[in-house]
Amino acid sequence: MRLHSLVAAAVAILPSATSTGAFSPQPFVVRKHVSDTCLSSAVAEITTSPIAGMKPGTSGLRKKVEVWQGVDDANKYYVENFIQSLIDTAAENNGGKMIDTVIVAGDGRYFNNEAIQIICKVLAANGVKSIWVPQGGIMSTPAVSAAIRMREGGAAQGGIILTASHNPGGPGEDFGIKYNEEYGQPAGEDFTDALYEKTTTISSFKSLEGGDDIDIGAEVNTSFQLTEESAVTIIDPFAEYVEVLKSCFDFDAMRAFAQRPGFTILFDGMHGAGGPFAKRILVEELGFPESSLMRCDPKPDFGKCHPDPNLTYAAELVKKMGLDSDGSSLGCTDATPALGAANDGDGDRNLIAGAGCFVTPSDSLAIICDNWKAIPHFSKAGGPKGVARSMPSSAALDVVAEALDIPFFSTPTGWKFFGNLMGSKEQFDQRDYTPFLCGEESFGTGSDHIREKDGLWAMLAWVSILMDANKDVAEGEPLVSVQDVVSNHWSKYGRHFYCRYDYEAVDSDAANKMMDLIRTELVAGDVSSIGADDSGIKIVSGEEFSYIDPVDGSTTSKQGLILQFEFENGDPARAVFRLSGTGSAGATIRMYLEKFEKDESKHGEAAPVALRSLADRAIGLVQLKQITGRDAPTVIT
Ligand code: VG1
Ligand code: CO
Repeated sequence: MRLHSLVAAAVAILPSATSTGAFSPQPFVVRKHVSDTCLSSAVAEITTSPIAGMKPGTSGLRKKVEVWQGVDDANKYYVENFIQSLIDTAAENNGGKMIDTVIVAGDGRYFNNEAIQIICKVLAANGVKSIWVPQGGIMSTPAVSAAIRMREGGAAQGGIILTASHNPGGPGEDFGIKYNEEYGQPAGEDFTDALYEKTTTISSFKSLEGGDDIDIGAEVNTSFQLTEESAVTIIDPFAEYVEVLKSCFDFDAMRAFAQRPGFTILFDGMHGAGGPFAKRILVEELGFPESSLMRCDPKPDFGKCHPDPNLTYAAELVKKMGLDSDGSSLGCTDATPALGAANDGDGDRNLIAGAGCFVTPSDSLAIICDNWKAIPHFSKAGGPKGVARSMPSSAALDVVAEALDIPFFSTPTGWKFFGNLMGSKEQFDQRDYTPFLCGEESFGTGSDHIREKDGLWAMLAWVSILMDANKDVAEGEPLVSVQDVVSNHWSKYGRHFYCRYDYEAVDSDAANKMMDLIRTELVAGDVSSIGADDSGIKIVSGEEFSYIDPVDGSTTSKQGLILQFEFENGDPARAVFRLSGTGSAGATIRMYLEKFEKDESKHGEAAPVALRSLADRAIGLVQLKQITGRDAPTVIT
């Protein structure tokens, strides 16, 4: 028999409605009526077979949306296979007991709501008791992390986030699923490895047959009883996230500063999940005008934009900030906003710019660290107790950490590695590194207020820095600008010129061949015999990055190939090569370039210009053009 209908009309406080009378209705909860059919029969065990290629990458599993939709028969149960494997893994980690409470939310991309319906059925059929779905189905990744940690005292044991993050959405584009564990952190490698193993042997999954869809737009606190023991509850997407940001920053002071003449901001939501959160916080809580927001309405195809907040894809914001696509200034007017920011599809990344001034993510992180006194989350505790960056990010943070004598870590790419450091006390009862500050060159910045990078947090950190920098500036006087803050930082610490070349959709064999060549010739081989070229740049050494987690002792290898160089005048520089773990087709080669410059008179140059000769030297040495056939990168950030 089937659960044939979750009958349409919502009824207030449903009396015990089953033949067993097993429900105990809660007051003030609106429930959809569940038919009198014997509920256990609604759960069906459906035969399936493994589908190849379900290995989660740097953050979740990303595939073309048609794959998830099961357009081809072979992928018919793509979502179901993945979710069944996921919750089986979660149950295994929970001492063999099915987890009780899970959040299911997405960034609003094409297939978001259909996937929520499928997932809720699989979860309910497996006995997950409380399934929390945000009203409207949309929540940013940082908001999910906050809700896992804080809602009902941290009752959720996980969060399933439907997003391919900064990858485009819509038909023919990407969809993805990330999983975050009970402290709100992205699932670690042990988890994703075990999940993947299960996808290779799966033979059946559980789901509910028939039944109406859940009304995702229903009022907050509406509950839908899917089986005798499992219910979906519609939750407020904003509550915990707003609360946690209030604990990090001084909202009253920011509200006053928002009124300051000359202090205008512009936030670009790129039609992703961050938009509604920006509206709620920047406009409703802090009082910035609506005109401070652009593209803050989520769209299934992100308005056909590529929701990756960098100089290329956030072109409209970049132009409004008086910037060229290489980050150099095109000149500003009085109308140029003092502070601009953009988020990616799931609201965890940030681009920061001032009027005519692009701040690289690595610089932004270092500047936030140096200005910790301006941010209550850090100042309340006398400063950060630990800081970290991903290995390919620039060393701008390192020099600040050294000057301030803060424990510093360099981790592999991906937020999951920061999670252990932030949780060293909370989860592992070891030395406490919180408050913790961390970030990646790929426009990710955050702290231990949650266990994810957080786009809006980064923007509020910059509002706080500017507020502090202007505390002694009288009204009517020109404000200390983002450019002033950045220039002062460089004169204090020197500038780490930095940029990244991405070669997207490269043939995978060619990409692997190039990485192997670097490994054998420049890492394992003897580079001392390789002389400088015409530019005078000489390779000094090569190394493959691996990481021993200082908290749980696990080792992660093959995390990037690092080539160290020396310019003719002795200045050190480096190039790092990595293959992306977030693409959905072919391979993406990332080349990260960095050069330190102490001389203030040279700080004004645009980064891609300052790094061109290094780029040419590195590309030549690794035979990138010959092996991949690519003359130019897809994008430089
Ligand atoms: C990229 C970034 C990495 C980031 C990851 C997830 O990974 O380089 O720094 O953590 O995306 O971000 P990769 O493997 O493609 O280099 V998100 O906002 O896409 O979840
Ligand atoms: Co993202």
